[in-house]
Amino acid sequence: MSQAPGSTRSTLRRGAVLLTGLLGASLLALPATPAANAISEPLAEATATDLTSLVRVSTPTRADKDRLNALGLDLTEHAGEDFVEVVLHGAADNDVLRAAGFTWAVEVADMAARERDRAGLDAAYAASVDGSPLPSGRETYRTLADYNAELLQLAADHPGLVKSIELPEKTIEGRTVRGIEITRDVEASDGKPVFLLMGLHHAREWPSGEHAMEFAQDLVRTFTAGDARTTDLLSRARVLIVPVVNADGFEQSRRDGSFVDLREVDDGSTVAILGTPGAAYKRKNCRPADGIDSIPEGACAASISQGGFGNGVDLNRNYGGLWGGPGAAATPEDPTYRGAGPFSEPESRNVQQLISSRQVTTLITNHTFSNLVLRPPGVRAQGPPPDEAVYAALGARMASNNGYKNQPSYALYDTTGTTEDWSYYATGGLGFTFEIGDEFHPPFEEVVDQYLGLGELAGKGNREAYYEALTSAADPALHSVLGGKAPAGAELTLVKEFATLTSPVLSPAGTTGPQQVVTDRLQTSLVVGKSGRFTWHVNPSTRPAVMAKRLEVLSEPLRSQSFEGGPTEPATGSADHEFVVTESGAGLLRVDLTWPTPDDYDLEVYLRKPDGALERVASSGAFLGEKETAFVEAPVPGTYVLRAVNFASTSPTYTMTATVYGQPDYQLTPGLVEQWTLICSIDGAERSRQLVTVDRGSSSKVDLRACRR
Ligand code: 0X9
Ligand code: ZN
Repeated sequence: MSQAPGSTRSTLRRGAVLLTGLLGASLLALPATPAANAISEPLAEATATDLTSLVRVSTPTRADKDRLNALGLDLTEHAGEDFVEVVLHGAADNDVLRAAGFTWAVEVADMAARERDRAGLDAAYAASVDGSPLPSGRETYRTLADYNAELLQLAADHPGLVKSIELPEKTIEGRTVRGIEITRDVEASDGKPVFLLMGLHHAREWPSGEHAMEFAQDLVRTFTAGDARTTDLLSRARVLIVPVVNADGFEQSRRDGSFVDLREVDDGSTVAILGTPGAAYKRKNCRPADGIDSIPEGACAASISQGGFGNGVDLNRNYGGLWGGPGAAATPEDPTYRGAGPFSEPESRNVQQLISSRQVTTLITNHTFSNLVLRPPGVRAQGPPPDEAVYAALGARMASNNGYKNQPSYALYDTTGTTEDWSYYATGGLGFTFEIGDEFHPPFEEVVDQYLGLGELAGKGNREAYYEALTSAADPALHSVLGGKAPAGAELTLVKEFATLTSPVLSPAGTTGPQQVVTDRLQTSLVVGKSGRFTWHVNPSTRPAVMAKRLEVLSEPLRSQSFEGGPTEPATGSADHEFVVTESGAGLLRVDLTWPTPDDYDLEVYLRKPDGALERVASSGAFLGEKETAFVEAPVPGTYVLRAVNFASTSPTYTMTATVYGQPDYQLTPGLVEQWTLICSIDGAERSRQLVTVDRGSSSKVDLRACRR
């Protein structure tokens, strides 16, 4: 549906329609929305409610969060125990929120005005400094052209250290997505572990690209200056930087956000006034509709609706991992639209192919905002991953540098189809989301401070958090290593193919349909050097998704003890219960936590050390089902602390039960063990092929004597 200029639609939406007409492209019919209701409202009120605003919605329980999450509104990651901040794109969104019975407080009444203020502050900052303290010295946000030129320039200026890469697929508007690789002897085919840093999956989250690019500059500058730490790290690891994943969306957002003063654009006439903020707060990519795979460069602007957020696919809901489940929308006009299928978008396929063709042992995907370090899973019901302890510890080390809160993604609300829910469960490489700062794109000076650290964190910030991630990416204790001898010049290929099921796919009406199958093929290669020896840093051969063990009870346990507890405060509350294992040689300590309401508790088990310190020995998860169970195999005698952590439960009570099993009482069936297929070729001809098993933190010697000329 398209409308003539001068119709009675409310201001900003009319603006979008006008722009569509003016640009001569009407690729997308704007959805008929309740905004039309604004016609009958007095003009002043219609205008006021049609502003794009940021509001804090009250959500006292996890159930409220789930209900809010299902409304199709533009949720931010800024959420707490009893609130979620939401971007309201005009009257229609206000109505949806009100009709659902929510209450809210307005944080930023007019995001367009904030955008103009921000642009003004940025101009003032740039005028007041002679180069910022950032590695690049930049004083303003980069444009897409700036990013691309800088990536190419870095490669041109530093051969041997920096290599330019193009991701395999062009965007919907036909753009090339660029990145760089940085390591000592960058052209070599080595077996170094890879750290991947990405930005701008979401168009409006400008600092997410800035920090990725600044880290690239940092590494290049410090390496070139002979800095010992960078030299060491870049001798042991390869860094991959893709600052702008969503090139089309970012181009739109950055361009529209730069209308400093509306009158400068066309002397205050219609386009400028109605076009701003335009796409400054666009989130998604530029797909105008499912089935339309390419549009001319610049045509994205024509398909943007009010506030610039209406059309497109949310790239952080389009990955294969758990795709199609809760916390993602099934309808295209929603801000978290998951797309027509898993990996339906060129931008997410780009990242999939990038990761599938290297051994990315750690990645960070930058977003804004809310000062968070997030780790998988995105969905509460998935349960903690087998690497939860490793994840929590690395998250904490990064958080000690940037001052962020370190927690699993689902702690705020559920999401499915996100980057690291695919990358981690498919490859075993550790993946984190950083939610930077306090705004989608704050005044640039804040971006500088957040990178370098401020106050107590001066000299730390995200710069040091990224160094921490890179250090961990390089640490063989956190991934796996294959080593051995092979003829010099032999090409080794490591392959793994597997199928994963998506979530049961939710329909627009909320009913659950069948799961879909996502097939992945991971394939990396290495050329054996002159020495005839190789060391290959890889991800574990078994995927985390299939590692879980299962308990089969064969006979009565030795004993069991229950504790009643509650209530505890949602999100902040936890309660400890002590249980003493007296038996030496017990086979298993099993801890169960149950409660009457269908909401969320978590369970953690600690062993009290002689010095009083608590060592985490287990946490719940790995079993599908509502309530929590944790296992400690071969528990040493001692005092165990059983901790009930209330994430979002309103339950007045809970029951914690500890059970000790003797050796013959149970069977713990190991999860699946998977292998890499290692192919050795000489001059293009395959000479040997074998299966290789390697776990996290271990190394395997590979016998390649069969691979001969
Ligand atoms: O929703 C997202 O994609 C991320 N937040 S953002 O505001 N940058 O859009 C967070 C994804 C993971 N978070 C949760 N599962 N809550
Ligand atoms: Zn984001």
